[in-house]
Amino acid sequence: MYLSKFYLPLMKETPAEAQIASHRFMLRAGMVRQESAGIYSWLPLGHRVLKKIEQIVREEQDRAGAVEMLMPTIQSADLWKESERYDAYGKEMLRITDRHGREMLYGPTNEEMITAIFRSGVRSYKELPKMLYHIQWKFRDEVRPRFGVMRGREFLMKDTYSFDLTADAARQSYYKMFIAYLRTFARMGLRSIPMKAETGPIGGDLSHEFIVLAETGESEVFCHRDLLRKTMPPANVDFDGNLESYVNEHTSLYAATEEMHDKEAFEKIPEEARVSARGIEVGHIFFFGTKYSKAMKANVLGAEGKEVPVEMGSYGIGVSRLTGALIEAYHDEQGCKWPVPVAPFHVGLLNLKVGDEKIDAACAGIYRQLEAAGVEVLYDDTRARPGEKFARMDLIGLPWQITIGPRGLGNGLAEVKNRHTGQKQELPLQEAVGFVTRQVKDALKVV
Ligand code: P5A
Repeated sequence: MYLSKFYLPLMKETPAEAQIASHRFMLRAGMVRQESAGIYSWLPLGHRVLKKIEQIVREEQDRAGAVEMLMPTIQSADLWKESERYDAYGKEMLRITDRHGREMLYGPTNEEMITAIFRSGVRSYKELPKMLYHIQWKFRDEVRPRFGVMRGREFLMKDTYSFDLTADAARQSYYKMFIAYLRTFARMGLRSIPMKAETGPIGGDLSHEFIVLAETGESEVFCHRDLLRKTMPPANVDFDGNLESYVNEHTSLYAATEEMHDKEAFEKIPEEARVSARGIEVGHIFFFGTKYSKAMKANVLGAEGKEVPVEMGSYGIGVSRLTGALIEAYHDEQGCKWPVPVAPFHVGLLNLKVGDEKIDAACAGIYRQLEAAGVEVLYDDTRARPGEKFARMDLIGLPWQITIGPRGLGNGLAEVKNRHTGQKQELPLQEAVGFVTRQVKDALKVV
């Protein structure tokens, strides 16, 4: 992408309302624009990150055996009356009346709708288990939308729903998602810690929040230090095999959010291994058994020919919130530092003297070669001053920068900068292309 053709409305001043780094940088780097409180437009740069996150989420859902679909944002109130959540959900639900006076709502979640879909399509236990998911906008009329996309009113969620014949089988579905979540966040460069959590308006009694530690996080959390060193399960996990050992590895040590915190248990951990910190909830999984299937009569015929309510769970990931969480985890004073798998582009190419035939030709050549190798490049072909170009690239935080200027090119050299480490090196043009391509490809490998 040539920057001259892109749309990148940067802000010079730090917006007064932005209290945390991610909110500040998302506005300053032209990733989002606030349209109303907690409601954002995703501008091209932010949209590219959102799509990258979405794709990683999708790949790991598919790997775990979940099947993608798409439900609407607007729902009928009737379903919510069946489950008896219509009144219980309260003011967080945005209620709408259509021209015929019918009660509608902008979906805050989809347990009711998916249960209705399931009951109209599945009759027998022989069709189980089933896991369905979609990635769709939700609306929750939060009292205090804040921190930009972290607590929005309109936000993008991935939500999966599992259907099983027995509670034991449902536990296996829960484990599948547990592992998929560890992999999903790790692939983005985030260390997530599953913590015992409350179930709130979704219901049930088994639940984990996936927390990324960050000083600016909204949740207060407590855990054992060794949980910060765990690695993600490998890509070749057999999702139909025994998953307990993977799950146990991440749940046998103490970890809980504030609401579930057990002071006594926590204080049994040796003092130096106790972590009490703040965190961002990037995912939340629930097993709630027959709460919705009973209320909405979603039954299947069991092996003995008797109808039984199906056992269900639901599993959410805050896709738009992750954009903010990633910046909280990866930034410095100058701006964002995107991990390669979620970066809006992999490489920023800086032409320090636009209009100079040799430099223009060198840049165009590098651009073509990188793009042909599958590396995504944002080429700064504008006539801005070098200082402005450097600051802009640091702000938007692409993981690699390649700079071509008169001084280096005189000796056939390009400058390659690693945005994460700040390390710079001069390399002959071809070597620079090869080096950066290898680095990007390595970082994109899925293990
Ligand atoms: C699970 C999937 C649910 O809604 N129903 C379907 C269950 N869970 S949840 O915890 O309430 O939300 C899932 C994830 O969505 C993100 N999230 C938000 N992101 C931005 N702004 C918000 N206001 C917001 N509310 C929830 C969180 O990442 C949460 O874990």
